[in-house]
Order: sequence, then C-alpha cells, then structure tokens
Amino acid sequence: MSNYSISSARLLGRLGELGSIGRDGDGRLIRLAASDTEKLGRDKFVSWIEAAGLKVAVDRIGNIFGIWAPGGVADAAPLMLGSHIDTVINAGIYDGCYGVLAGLEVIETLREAGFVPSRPIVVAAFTNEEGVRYAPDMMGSLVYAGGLDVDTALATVGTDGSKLGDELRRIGYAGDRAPGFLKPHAYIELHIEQGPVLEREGLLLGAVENLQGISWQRVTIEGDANHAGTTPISMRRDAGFAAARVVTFLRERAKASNTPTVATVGCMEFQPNAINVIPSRATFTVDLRDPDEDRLSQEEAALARFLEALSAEEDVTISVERLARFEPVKFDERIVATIEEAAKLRALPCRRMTSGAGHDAQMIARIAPTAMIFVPSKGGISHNPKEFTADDDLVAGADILLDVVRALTDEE
Ligand code: HGY
Ligand code: MN
Ligand code: MN
Repeated sequence: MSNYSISSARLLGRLGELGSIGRDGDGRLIRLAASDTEKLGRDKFVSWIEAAGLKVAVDRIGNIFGIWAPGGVADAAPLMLGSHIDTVINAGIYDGCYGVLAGLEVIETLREAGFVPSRPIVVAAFTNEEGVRYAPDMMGSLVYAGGLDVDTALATVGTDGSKLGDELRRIGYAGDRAPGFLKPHAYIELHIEQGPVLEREGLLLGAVENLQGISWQRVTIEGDANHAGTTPISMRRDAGFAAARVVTFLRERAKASNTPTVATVGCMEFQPNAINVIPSRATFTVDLRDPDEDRLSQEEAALARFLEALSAEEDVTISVERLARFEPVKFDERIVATIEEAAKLRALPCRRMTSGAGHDAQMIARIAPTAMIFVPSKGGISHNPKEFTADDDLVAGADILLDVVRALTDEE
C-alpha cells in the first residue's frame, strides 16, 4: 500500500487556529459544551468541512458530521472518525480537537489523492464529551449510541442552571437528524494519551485495546453554620471538615491499594463560604475509575460505607447523586491489530494499552467495532494549558489513522 501522508501544515495550522478560539480575558481556553465560545469552534469546524466539499449534518443533540459519500458507495455503512471539540476549563489545545481535525485531514488527503473508498467516510465532533457543564460526560456520543434518550439529554440542567436543549438552540446547533442516523461500519478515534505511559516508555503510538470504567457522584453534606470563634470543637456540625475527611479517605484508600484505581475530588463548594463561619453545607464531586468493573463497584461500596459512618461520627446529613456510571469497555481486536500493523509498516514504536480517560469511542463501541490510537502527551499532562504533543508525533499519529482508514476501506 503506497504511503500517503497527510498535510502536516494544514493539520497543525488548524489545530493552532481552533486552539485560539474560545480564550477568556486571561488567555485561558474555555469552550464548554453549547457555550458561545464553543459555538465559535463549531462554526470554524463546519466551515472547514464545507470547504473540503463534504456534506454537513447535525443531529438533535448537536453532534456534527462531515460526510464523504462518493457515488456508488453512498449506501454502505460508513467508516466513522472523530472525537470532540468542547473543552474543560483552562484546557490544552489537543484534547479532542486533534482527533476531529485529523479525521477531517485524512478524508481531505484521500480525496486529493483520488482514493475511492469502498464505503463512505465520516468525521464526527460529538457534543459535550467533557461533561464539565452538563453531566454525564461523553453525552453526545452516548445519545448517539442509544445509551441515553435524546429528550432526556436535552433537558439536562447544567452547573450554571442552563438547559442543554435551550443552549443548543441558542447557538444554532439543535440539529434535525436523529441521533444514530448513520450506523458506523467501524469507528476509530485518534487522541492524545493524556497520561505518562508512551513518553515514559519512549514509544510513539498506543493501540488502545480497552478503556477503564468511570463513576461520577455529587455528594452534599449538611451541617450547621456557627461562629468560628465561639463554637467549641465538640459542639460543631462542620460540613467542611466532614468533606475534607472524604477527600483524605479516597486518596489514602487509592494509595494503599496496589490497583490502578484512581479517585478525584475535582469540585468543592462550601456554604456560606465565609472565613469566620463553620460551613453548613459542603457540595463536592467524586470521580472514581478502574479498568476492572468488580473493583470499581467495590470502591463505590467502600465510599458509601465510609459516608454512612461519617454521618454518624460528625452528626451531619449526607446525600449522594449519581452523575455518570460507565463500565469498562473492550475495543475491537481486529482494528487494534490493524493499528499495530500500520505502525509496523511505518516502523513506528507502538504498544497496546488501556485508556485512563473517557472518550467518545467508549460509547460508539456499543454500536460498532471501535478502537483508538494514542500519541504521547509531554509529561503526561492534560486538562491543563501545558498539554503538549510534538508536531512530528501529531503528524505520525494522523498518518497511522490514514493507513488504518485505507486498510478498512480498501476492501473490494
Ligand atoms: O473525563 C474524562 O475522562 C474525559 O476527559 N471526559
Ligand atoms: Mn478528550
Ligand atoms: Mn478531556
């Protein structure tokens, strides 16, 4: 198979351009799902799809698709590429955007090379992968895969009190296509690793064979506001202290276990949040992950037991709301092997690995054979403006995506 290669200038230029869209006054990149800044990113992506001569489609949850369906193969199930272009708060420029723009780049390169695929090729940008404004994360791909009813998703109320459906309408991305309107023949997602493994092992590519389970919960602890100076420790119902005990419980338990379990308290709010008032309420989130479903369930049960005991010891009331729960996912062996084969043909060092992060691929794997390709993250850093992947690695990853796409659409 003669080696095509993507246009590095076009891919890297677009990554930089998209990465400049949605910066706040302090230069932080923030394109939360269905926000004004994300609209600007969406508009830019749609303009690139149209300039490439692809058909644009938007479904009811706002997922955007660029469709290349050459005559004669238009009715075949498409090969789907993609990821997301929404970001976390103060994000890097590669998370999600790399997979979407590389997918578009692969299609443009193949069209320019006169390649005629055996099936349509589609690039997708899924709505609300990050889940920062509206939980759960990977929402657009979950709806697309039939894992969440679209009207239920559109009714989701965000952390800012907005409703997803209203916001999609407001930014002009409440599409008309039914989620799932294209049933993929296969789905491949190219993504930065967002972890330290490839860099630590001096490897360039990850053929991702599975993805760990995710559990998101919001915990509310109710105590009593009281005077910080006059209230003896023994008489306090201190929601803030109780919350702090949960944070240390989670870290100490994960640290003591010799398992890959990870636990994170990423958001925490106190009420009334005043320096001289004992917090009457603490609201925080718990993100638990593990590649093994039984262990993940055990961690959830251990937290529930701890909260019960804590409530009695600290004389506080504790309530828990589940925000997301996804079991670990195994990807398609044939596609993983195709990724490894493509790396071998280009003599690029590659290893099989697990994804620590959640991705749209874990949802689309419910409806089509799916796998992912990783490239290294410098220092394993992500969800941070210091997120970085070397240009050569970005281009090599996109070339491997190109080769895998050709292998999967070169069939007679
Ligand atoms: O949470 C995740 O792993 C993904 O970045 N949404
Ligand atoms: Mn991502
Ligand atoms: Mn992310």
